[in-house]
Amino acid sequence: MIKMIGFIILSLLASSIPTQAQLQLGFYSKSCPKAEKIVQDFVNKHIHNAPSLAATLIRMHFHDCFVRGCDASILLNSTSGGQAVERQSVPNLSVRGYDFIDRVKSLLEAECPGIVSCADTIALVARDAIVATGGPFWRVPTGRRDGLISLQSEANTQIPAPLDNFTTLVTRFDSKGLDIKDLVLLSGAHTIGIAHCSGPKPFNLSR
Ligand code: HEM
Ligand SMILES: *[C@@H]1O[C@H](CO)[C@@H](O)[C@H](O)[C@H]1NC(C)=O
Ligand SMILES: *[C@@H]1O[C@H](CO)[C@@H](O)[C@H](O)[C@H]1NC(C)=O
Ligand SMILES: CC(=O)N[C@H]1CO[C@H](CO)[C@@H](O)[C@@H]1O
Repeated sequence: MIKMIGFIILSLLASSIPTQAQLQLGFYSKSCPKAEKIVQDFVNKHIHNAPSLAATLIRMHFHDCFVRGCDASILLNSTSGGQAVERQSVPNLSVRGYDFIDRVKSLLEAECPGIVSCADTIALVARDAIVATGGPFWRVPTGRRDGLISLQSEANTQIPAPLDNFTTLVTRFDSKGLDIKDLVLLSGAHTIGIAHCSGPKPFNLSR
């Protein structure tokens, strides 16, 4: 049952958040036939060194998708022209796993330079990491294009905040074309991962 719910959750994340590109299964089957295998092999080989990364990687995928679609803008660094990147936003400070994505992307670049997007890399890594740690499988259509804009202000105001009430969560999801069912199912991703002591408590421990 939990696996089934997980499957629905992750299929939603994989398919419902709109992007500009026309996505399809096996988008790289001609342009970079080994791409998905390269991702899967790397994840299978390395995730067991740090299984907690699976949680952070699916969360990175979510945070990336929630701001300007799944466009890998979460990976962008500051430039001299602009300091305000998603990566430096408050919700992003606890997102880990950038090195992991960078290493997979390096392998993909070595195989087929300039073909596989960073956005697809994040989406595939997130799925494969969940599968490798015993979670459900979901199909990941590919063909996402990478964005060039990453604004701290957008990440801070759009990504759901820890203390948001239900009304605000529904509003934030609605603004991305996600309904209450999506909100409930996607929240199921919290069945893995960690929360820090600084985060909100499920109930008031002082009582
Ligand atoms: C519904 C609104 C959401 C809120 C308010 C929220 C908030 C949070 C907070 C406060 C944490 C703990 C961060 C920390 O203490 O470091 C967290 C962790 C996490 N979130 Fe969410 N989240 C939401 C939705 C989602 C969604 C849709 C996903 C993925 C599909 C997701 C995946 C995760 C995961 C896997 C972790 C654990 C991260 C880790 O272990 O490194 N969250 N979330
Ligand atoms: C961002 O900076 C880190 C650390 O310098 C680097 O490893 C990474 O490749 C950079 N990412 C991008 C998208 O430029
Ligand atoms: C939820 O939070 C919003 C924004 O902080 C606030 O305006 C609203 O009154 C809250 N709603 C409820 C039901 O607490
Ligand atoms: C955990 C993590 O990678 N956080 C990053 C958020 O953005 C700042 C600024 O780019 C980085 O220094 C952090 O490492």
